[in-house]
Amino acid sequence: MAAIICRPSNRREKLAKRVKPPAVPGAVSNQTIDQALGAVADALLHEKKVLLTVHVNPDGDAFGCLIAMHRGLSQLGGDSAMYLSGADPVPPEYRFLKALGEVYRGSAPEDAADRTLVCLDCGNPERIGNEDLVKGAPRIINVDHHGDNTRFGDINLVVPASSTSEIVYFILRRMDVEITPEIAEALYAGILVDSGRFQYSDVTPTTFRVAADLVQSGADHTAIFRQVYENMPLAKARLLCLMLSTMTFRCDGRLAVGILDKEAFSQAGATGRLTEGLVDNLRAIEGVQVAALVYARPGETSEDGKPVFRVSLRSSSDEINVQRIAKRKNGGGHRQASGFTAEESPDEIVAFLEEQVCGDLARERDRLEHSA
Ligand SMILES: [Mn+2]
Repeated sequence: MAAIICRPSNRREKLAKRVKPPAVPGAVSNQTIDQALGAVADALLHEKKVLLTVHVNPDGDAFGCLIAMHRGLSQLGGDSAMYLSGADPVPPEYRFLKALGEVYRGSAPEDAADRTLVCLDCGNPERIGNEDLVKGAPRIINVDHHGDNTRFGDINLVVPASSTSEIVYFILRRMDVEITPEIAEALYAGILVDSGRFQYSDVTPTTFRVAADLVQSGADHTAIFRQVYENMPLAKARLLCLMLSTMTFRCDGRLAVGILDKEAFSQAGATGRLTEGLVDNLRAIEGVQVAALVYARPGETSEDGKPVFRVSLRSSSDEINVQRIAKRKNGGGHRQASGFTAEESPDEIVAFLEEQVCGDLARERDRLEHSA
């Protein structure tokens, strides 16, 4: 891990006076996006104190952009702190991101009310998981790539991109931050995970250019891949096995569903958060267009003690927008990857999914027949 280079703080003021075009060829060219990017970079250069946060149950993108933004602002002499509302341990696949040890967890720093809140990768303020923090924030900067973002910030940079890490890369470049190996590693991990290893349709040539620059700047793509995807705890391998053994197919084999109930977690010896990515194994099966994993988090129950199920949805087809399905249950996400939480039984949840997916597929067939 490379040492962090700290620059004298007057560098921020000098930089704030300058407006720089994006430094990567083929980068954000749309004028509106460019202005919003400039506004965020400019605001961050002028902020004295910031608190960076991401959504609850953070994933690789959330961790990656959090660290990169923190290191970037600190490099310019800013007073930045990282905060997560949840106190869960870091999932094993992200423990190589050493800077996560510096994150405030559970309770925010005492001077939080003096800090501009920078929300990264959060579609709405509820996703931060700390209502008081949002209410008390003197100013909110909202940087995100979720299509359903409610633009809750005083300044919003919400643009389609593979990941928030990809957007943060452009903010850092605009602020003239040096992309150190540590920043490159964090951003590369974020892009890798949120793009489904560069497979989703929101991956663009720009995503690859950014990834190339990150590798050039010292991100070890082989090591990061191994840390994230080839470091599976045995308990997670057991969960995978149990998920595959419960797998069922609906809608003529185009919907695959796996279920992991509380018993499955205790059988696997899985206590923590080990489900990330499991659902992708269902989507990989021939003919499957939508994959769903219905799972109970150990220890998670509703107010009246009923088990709570989480549902991860993945789509490999343009015909099915799983964000729309998740939204009907007050969830959210992206067209190809989204999720929701439900207090119904797994059978009821599966019936709902079947109705939604079969319905969408039938409508799409009708549309194609009529347009033929
Ligand atoms: Mn994301």
